[in-house]
Amino acid sequence: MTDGTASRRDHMPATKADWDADFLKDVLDGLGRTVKALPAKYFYDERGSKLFDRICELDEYYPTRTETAILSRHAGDIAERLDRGMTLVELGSGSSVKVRLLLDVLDEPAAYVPVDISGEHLEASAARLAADYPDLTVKPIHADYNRPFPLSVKGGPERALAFFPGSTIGNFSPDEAKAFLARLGRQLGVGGRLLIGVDLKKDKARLEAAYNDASGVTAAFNLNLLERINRELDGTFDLSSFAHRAFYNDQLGRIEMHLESLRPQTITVAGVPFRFQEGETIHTEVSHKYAVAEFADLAREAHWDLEETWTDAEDLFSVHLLTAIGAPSRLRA
Ligand code: AVI
Repeated sequence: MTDGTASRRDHMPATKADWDADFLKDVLDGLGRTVKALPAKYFYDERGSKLFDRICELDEYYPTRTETAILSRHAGDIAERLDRGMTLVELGSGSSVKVRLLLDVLDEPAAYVPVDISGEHLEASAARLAADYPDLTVKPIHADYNRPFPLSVKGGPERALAFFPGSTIGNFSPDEAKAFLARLGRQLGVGGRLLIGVDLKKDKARLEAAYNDASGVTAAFNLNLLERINRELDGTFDLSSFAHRAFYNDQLGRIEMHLESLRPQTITVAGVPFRFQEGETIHTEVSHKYAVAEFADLAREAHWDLEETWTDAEDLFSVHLLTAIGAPSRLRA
């Protein structure tokens, strides 16, 4: 359980000042653009993470419970396709809930490696998991999984299984998703496996309801970004003059979340002024939806072979098992 502790800090910014500097730079850069935008990764401060946990329990937000149902139903089938002694690497492990469905059925897993950017969350859930699975080696890695982190897998690439649930891949643009998958394939090596959850294209009304819940939790999650900027970067956003907007963009196959200015106004962040017209928005998130064939094509372009796909009866969500095949030049080498 303590493995990884020594190397953790090497992969994180050294001090809180560095974090703030990154956040400040990204916010000034994003608000300074002609089409204002902020990176979605900044949603997840302490309050944002709690709000996201509440989103996952909403009636309208089908992805979490649908993915969990697919995993519970097909866990045995998934395990049958994997060797004994797999190292299970979970990217963005959060509270490590879904992974238990796999740990319950895998044949003597060699280790569970949760990777998460939130150190406290990571340590607490790794400790809970280690207590519940006393025979399992748990090696948490405190890192941003979007950047390279050290990973050693006993038995080589064929014993590595990355787990990336929740359709977080949808929060990347298709090009970013491809780059991310290609990098992960290189990191695991040829023969490495990936079990990934991907939200599917579906009826627009159903999609839009999932991001516009009646109780306003998603709106609070979106607006919390402005609250965070006010608190951490000396921002002057008046939250009552911005409104949550979420809609499905048919052409780009994605939900877009925005914060719309309800009046002409000027706000400042760290003393820097930004002018808003009435109706102007800050683009805060994309959540791409894929048909199964579209995702298989994207994965193939990133040098992954689709081995199997599981969906639910309504075809709301998909879980895919993939194998890293390596870039053609590497295969020739
Ligand atoms: C984390 N991610 C997969 C969520 C999604 O559905 O794109 C984030 C989210 N944003 C609003 N609701 C949920």
